[in-house]
Amino acid sequence: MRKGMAGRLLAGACLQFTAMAAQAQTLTVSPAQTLEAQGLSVIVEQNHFSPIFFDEKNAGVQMILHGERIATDGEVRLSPTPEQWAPVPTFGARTLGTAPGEIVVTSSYPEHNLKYRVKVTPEDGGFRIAVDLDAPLPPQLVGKAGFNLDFLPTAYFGKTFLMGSTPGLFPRNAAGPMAKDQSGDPLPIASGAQTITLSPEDPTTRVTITANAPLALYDARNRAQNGWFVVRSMIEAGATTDAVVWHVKPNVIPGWTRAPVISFNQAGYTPGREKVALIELDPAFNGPAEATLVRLTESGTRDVLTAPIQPRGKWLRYAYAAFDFSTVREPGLYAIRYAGQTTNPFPIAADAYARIWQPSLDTFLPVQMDHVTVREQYRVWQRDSHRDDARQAPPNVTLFDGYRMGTALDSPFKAGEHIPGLAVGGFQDAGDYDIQTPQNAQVVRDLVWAQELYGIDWDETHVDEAARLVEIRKPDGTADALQLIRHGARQLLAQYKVFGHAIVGIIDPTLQQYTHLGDAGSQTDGRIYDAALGANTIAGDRSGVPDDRWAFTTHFPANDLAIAGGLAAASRALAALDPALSAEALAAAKALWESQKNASGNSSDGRDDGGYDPGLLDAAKVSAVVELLITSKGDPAYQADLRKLLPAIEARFERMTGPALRALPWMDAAYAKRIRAKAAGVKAKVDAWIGGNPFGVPISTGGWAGSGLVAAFGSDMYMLHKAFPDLIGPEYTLRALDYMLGRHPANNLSFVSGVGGRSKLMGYGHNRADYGFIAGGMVPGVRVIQPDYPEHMTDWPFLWFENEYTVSTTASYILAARAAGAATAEKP
Ligand SMILES: [Ca+2]
Ligand SMILES: [Ca+2]
Ligand SMILES: [Ca+2]
Repeated sequence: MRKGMAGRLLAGACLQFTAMAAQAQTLTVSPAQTLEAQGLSVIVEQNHFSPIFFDEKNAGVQMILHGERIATDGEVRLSPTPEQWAPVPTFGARTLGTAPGEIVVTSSYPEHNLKYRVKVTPEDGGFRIAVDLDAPLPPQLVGKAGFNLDFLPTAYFGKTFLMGSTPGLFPRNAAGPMAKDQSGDPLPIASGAQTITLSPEDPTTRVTITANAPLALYDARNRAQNGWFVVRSMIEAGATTDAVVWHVKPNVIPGWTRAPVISFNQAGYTPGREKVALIELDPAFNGPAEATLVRLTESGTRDVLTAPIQPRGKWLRYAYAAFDFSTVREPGLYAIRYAGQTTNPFPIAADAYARIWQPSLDTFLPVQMDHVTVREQYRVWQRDSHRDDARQAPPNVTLFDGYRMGTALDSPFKAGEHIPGLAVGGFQDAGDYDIQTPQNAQVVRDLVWAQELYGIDWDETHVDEAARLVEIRKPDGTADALQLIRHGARQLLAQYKVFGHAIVGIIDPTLQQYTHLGDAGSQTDGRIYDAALGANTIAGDRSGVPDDRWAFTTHFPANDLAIAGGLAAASRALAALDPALSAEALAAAKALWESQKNASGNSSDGRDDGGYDPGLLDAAKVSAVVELLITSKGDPAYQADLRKLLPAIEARFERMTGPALRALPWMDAAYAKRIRAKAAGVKAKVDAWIGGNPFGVPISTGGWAGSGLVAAFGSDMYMLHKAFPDLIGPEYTLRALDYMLGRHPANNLSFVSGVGGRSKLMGYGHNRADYGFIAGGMVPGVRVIQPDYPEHMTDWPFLWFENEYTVSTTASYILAARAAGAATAEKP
């Protein structure tokens, strides 16, 4: 089969070479001010560099060629291989120019008094990019400023390029060369000609650039693993109008249309549930009107259902159709055939969802545990990490990842001083190894809820807190969920014991440490910094290396409330396993609640810019007091506190749905009546929120893809269904599961690594330098690249907004997956 397919691809390629010479493409301006032709979109700064994350590889001039965003960051840059935190231009405005189809962007580097326009104009076979400076380059930027365009490495691995007529191979891994001078900068891998052709052999990714000055090709991975291939030309001293002129000719295959994406739940379906696959279609694709469900048997495949596909409208750039095979209930293995392609198989089985949450619980979350060694048979995921936690972060500092501190430390420790007691428990938030306090609290609470509401009785992991050792695939007789809850609670409680309040979090002090890829245990030396020791000196558990993480200690009410809820929940979950910790956690939760129940004003957690949204602070209060209410089995004091918050719940019910519902058994009929009245309005609100997208779940269009939002939606909607089955059905929860496990835009991979037949096997986790994954982690999923391109790159792990696992969204997934399991039990 492999051989035949290669033959077909090659034959197609030859045809396309011939056709390409004969036909030029004409780009036209869209209403959103992109340039469009069938098979090519040129995005002209509809996406901006981020004020928080800076260079996200989603800005400037970009190209989507044959369905893939192969080029980004077309802009004036101040170095050949800028890193994420390097200077980025400030977007000014985008207008239509005077030439036909011309789009003009004004941009600047205000700190250098550099102002310019980038003009993008359609021309024969492609488009022209020109940069006009308002004034010649300031002297300090001569030899530094140039025009860069970044190309996606994975689109060019194994392919070639021509710099003028000089051939080259795109390197598979970073291979230099680096400057031997002090800069140590990456040198070009090819340079000197005024024309470059990328992948002349591949009609789907071939791009030719001709410039008015010599071009250079860089491999930015020489500087950072997440770098792209960069084509660059320099801006000459004194140049203004047409300081840079490029003619960009992307090969566009005439008549190309994108192959349909048949998306479905990669874990399969339980027999009694709704089963609807969605087919994502290029509007120019002339597809058949029917799809077929095939069954796989020991003697091959046979068709079991052929049915018309039902149009579901257009959403962003694609059209959608549904293929409903709910009538097929017989357990077995099936696949969907449409327009000549057949999907990978999936089961219809009563136990289809019995284990979909297991790797999240017994692999991903253990791998993220901080302050322990994590071993999985022969593999050591990390050595006991961050034993040197933590030093007091200084005042008036702005770090990365949103961490900042003003004048108030709210801490008894002096800047730089070691804070004893914090090197215990907790979860490394995401691909970046920090402890984010509110997210840690959420993991604890969601695991408690999953255990209480649906059961997650599972023991595959050995956890020895005293030995600071975790071993995956080594059952120890204690439920893994309880061990994870305890581990999270230990960090939350540690913060409370040290400071009397929650802190913002604990993170690396320097960018060099923050960009660490690999074993968390080698991110610091594990020895407490001692300024009296020399830089290379070790004395017992101390060293002269100031690499210990910093604690950001500012006191925010929202964080106190978050850990109060987490600790109150943990205290009831751990009552039998660890009575002492359970009692301590409850006492802390009570004290924190009493101190913050009347808090007003700042609702920020210290990393976001939440600021002064009283609704968010109320949501944090409801979340906290409900855990105390449940743990105390309906203490009248907490009933009264919650009753006072009822108007806030009614004002923002969608933000507090879960806690408001969990309180029901402990509140009176009047409370229940008011909650029911809010629940009655949810369906209409939710349907409006979903806004007619074909997936039946809310889809985030913001800067971070939204699988976490879908998980929370899935569990909220099931809790509503359980409380008010006459108002809300179970279908929302099942559609949320379908979305997370494959039925979403862009492709049909399950977003939970290792779960389902085909899943996301490249994540932005601790092992992303190896293009690896961590089983059970859920990636954010599909981001909408403005104006209309839903993207989830399958083979490039370094876009955090599509690929970064986080502990809180993965815990949310566990809760939602269990809710979906419960929903299917209604119609097995
Ligand atoms: Ca983080
Ligand atoms: Ca266990
Ligand atoms: Ca250290």
